[in-house]
Amino acid sequence: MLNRIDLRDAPSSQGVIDRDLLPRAELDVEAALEKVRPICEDVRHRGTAALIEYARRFDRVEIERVRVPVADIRAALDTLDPAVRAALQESIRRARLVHRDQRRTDSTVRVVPGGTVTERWVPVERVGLYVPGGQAVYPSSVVMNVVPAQEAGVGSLALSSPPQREHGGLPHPTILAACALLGVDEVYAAGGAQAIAMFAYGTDECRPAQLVTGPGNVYVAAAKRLLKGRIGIDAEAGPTEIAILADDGAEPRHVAADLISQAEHDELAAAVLVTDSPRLAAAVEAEVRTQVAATKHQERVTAALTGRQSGIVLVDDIEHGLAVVDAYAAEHLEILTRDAATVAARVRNAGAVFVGPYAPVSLGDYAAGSNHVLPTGGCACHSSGLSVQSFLRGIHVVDYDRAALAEVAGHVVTLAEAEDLPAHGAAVKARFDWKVPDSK
Ligand code: HSO
Ligand code: ZN
Repeated sequence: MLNRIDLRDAPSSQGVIDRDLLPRAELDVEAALEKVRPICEDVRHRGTAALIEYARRFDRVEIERVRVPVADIRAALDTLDPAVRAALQESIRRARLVHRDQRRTDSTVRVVPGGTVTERWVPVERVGLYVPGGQAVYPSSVVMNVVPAQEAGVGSLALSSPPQREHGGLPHPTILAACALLGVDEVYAAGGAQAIAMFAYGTDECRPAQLVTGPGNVYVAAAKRLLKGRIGIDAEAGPTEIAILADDGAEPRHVAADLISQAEHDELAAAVLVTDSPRLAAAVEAEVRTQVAATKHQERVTAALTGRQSGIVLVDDIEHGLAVVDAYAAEHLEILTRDAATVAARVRNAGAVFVGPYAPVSLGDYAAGSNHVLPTGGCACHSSGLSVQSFLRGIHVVDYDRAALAEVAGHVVTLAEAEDLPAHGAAVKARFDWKVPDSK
């Protein structure tokens, strides 16, 4: 059922793999831009009234206000299944352990006596977190967005998730319960592009934010692209991807289960096996068939696995496989080879790497401590997943005294003149009676 792509003996120019040969979904964000533009403009001008109208039109539910009363957030925790509560708490605990350690400390470099540059890390003042609520409801994504923001020291944190018809126009109760567990009490019932516009422009109920993070569908991605600049964004998250690099020692049952696990998200999800073993490829094929027959979301999984974005890629050896997975730059990459840790250490492009048979992607999705908001669509070759760093800005603080400025003044004036910007040089000369001090 999986596509086969045979790259064995394929000509490669000096080990560079042609990315176009690899399976990948195409998400047409450009086409969605025209649809979301009027929605964002409407939210900008009419605020809450527009959000209420879109709840009616897109979520098919009547709501009176968008801000969720704090009592409703607390009430959701009271009705949360105790096992889910315990699991979320453990997920939060582990994520905090990992993310707390990511916080960078300020550093000062003494460039010359009397001249220092400090890099100060300052959290964004206010952040909007978006949590989807369409096909699936992910309280785990609440954890993955909120924990790094909190650990970064973001002062004001608001969260938005679509209003649910079955829940009286509130976001899904497990989303609300996760907010309660994390101490988030500013929650809005708004979904899609309109939620992103709410954070960007603000409304009478919601103060504008400086940054919006979180996954979403193509309309959310389009709204982020459109409003980027007015508001900072994390990434335009696309459908989930799993790539597995495996040799003939891998267990086909594990490989099949892991491919299916991410295919379960979306018809456009990508599941790619890269292997040098035709025997493993055949065994995985058979296993996938057996396991898909028994899986709950069979239609979605089948669509994802048979789509052009998924498949089995045959390579000459693991060396070749490493070049292929680097070219693919998967959101999630599992290494199921001999000496998995050594192979994993050589990977350059991946959102997150999962090493060996006991680190399936689902562990990372929920409770490894790592973050599950990761770059998709090949963006892992230039971007990182969500972390404490995503919520901080580094500010250079320049502190020079008279002697330190005097020492370099000549060079500044020279460079200013070379760029034909003499007023730049003059600003330095003004400190020294309009004369350039001798450079040492
Ligand atoms: N695999 C998804 C995250 C997720 N999985 C949430 C289950 N729930 C993208 O990394
Ligand atoms: Zn997942």
